[in-house]
Amino acid sequence: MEEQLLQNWQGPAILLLDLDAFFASVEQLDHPEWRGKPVIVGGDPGRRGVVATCSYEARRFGVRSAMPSSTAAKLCPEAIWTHGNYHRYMELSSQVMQIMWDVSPRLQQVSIDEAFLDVTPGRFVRDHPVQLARQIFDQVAELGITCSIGLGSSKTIAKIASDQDKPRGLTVVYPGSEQAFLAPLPVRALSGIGPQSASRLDKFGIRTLGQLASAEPELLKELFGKNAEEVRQRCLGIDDSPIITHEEVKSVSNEMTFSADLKDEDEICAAIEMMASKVGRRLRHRGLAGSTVTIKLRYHDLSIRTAQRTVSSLLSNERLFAPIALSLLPQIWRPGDLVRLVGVGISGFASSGDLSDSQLSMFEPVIEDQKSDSLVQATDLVRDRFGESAVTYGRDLRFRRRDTGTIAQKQEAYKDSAAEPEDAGD
Ligand code: TTP
Ligand code: MG
Repeated sequence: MEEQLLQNWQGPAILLLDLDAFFASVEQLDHPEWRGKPVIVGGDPGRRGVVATCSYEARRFGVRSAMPSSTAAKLCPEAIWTHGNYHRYMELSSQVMQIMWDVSPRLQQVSIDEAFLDVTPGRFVRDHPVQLARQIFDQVAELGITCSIGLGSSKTIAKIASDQDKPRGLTVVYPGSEQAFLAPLPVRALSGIGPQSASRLDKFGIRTLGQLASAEPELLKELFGKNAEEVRQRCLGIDDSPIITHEEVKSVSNEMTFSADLKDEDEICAAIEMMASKVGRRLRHRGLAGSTVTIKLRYHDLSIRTAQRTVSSLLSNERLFAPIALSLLPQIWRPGDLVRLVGVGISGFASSGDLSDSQLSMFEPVIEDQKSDSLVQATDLVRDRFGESAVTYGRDLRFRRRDTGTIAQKQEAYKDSAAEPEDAGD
């Protein structure tokens, strides 16, 4: 019903996701007793440290990023301090990027907690951009942290929109309403206009983006030099800068930590098949196929072993590469070994990175079992329409009932993998 109420979206759709109080939110996720309290991530007040970030509870006391820790300690004496765990932040960051990438491969990560995503309906994206933004918003919340999202017709609009309703805000600027959205905003809303530029503009009576857009060309030139025209255009919401996907795709993988150790060979094989089917779906979604199959197990004592095999064809179909993954199991598993984490990955792509038409066509000659392919395509279609759990193969189903499927378990899984660098982030 709700979908029918969404206005038609014309033209480009770009979203910007920024995680809320990122490092501090991860600390509150990992330390439930810190939730709802002022938490500061940063250096020691006694050692000229600075604040990296703080929870929104601490922001109420005036604490801010980059502030000397000694100042922060005075503003908020009851704050809980931590030096942070960068490794853990990277792990959550790549899980968020993965969520976004699963929606569209046209992803541009701009910082550890921020990325643009092109969700223009077309080649990679079928659903309404607002629906996709909501989906991403909810999936991030399932990780146990929250984000703010801005959605609009350009990167400038998406970025400004994402800042309007932090934390946990989803701000949509429909195509055609850019100027009305921007005009009343303070000039500082535009990235690149800092406190100094703002106070110079203020002297000329320019406080809003609307005023800036209609300023005399000479004045703009004086203030912004050769960037004057670009600044004006951005104030009007005119910005056709593209998403730059510069991260090379080296592998596509999926792994899961289980709340109870797996000990039967059958269970471990079922887990491998389940991970393989997720990897297969991701590969097809991105138009990728690779020749190296890797499996990874983590054991009860937290040690990790991997095994891999490279074949002569390019694979994107789990019906073909899951058996290869299963055949690797005896290399790293003996009856009696307790398994905590199972991962499957495909690498060795013929081409990678930006998915242009010419690159995609390189995958066409790949010879895969036609019958399995059409089954897999049908399965993808149903999953795309009705969600991940709509289609389960016989073994998956038995498995799912036992060990997966709840958010609580998922969160535990993420926590568990803190000891190991995230490698599911492709
Ligand atoms: P930001 O997105 O700027 O800040 P934030 O996520 O903590 O808060 P907000 O809700 O306003 O988005 O930065 C992301 C992370 O980068 C932040 O959690 C910590 C780190 N960071 C620093 O280490 N030093 C800094 O000066 C800033 C601004 C951020
Ligand atoms: Mg942030």
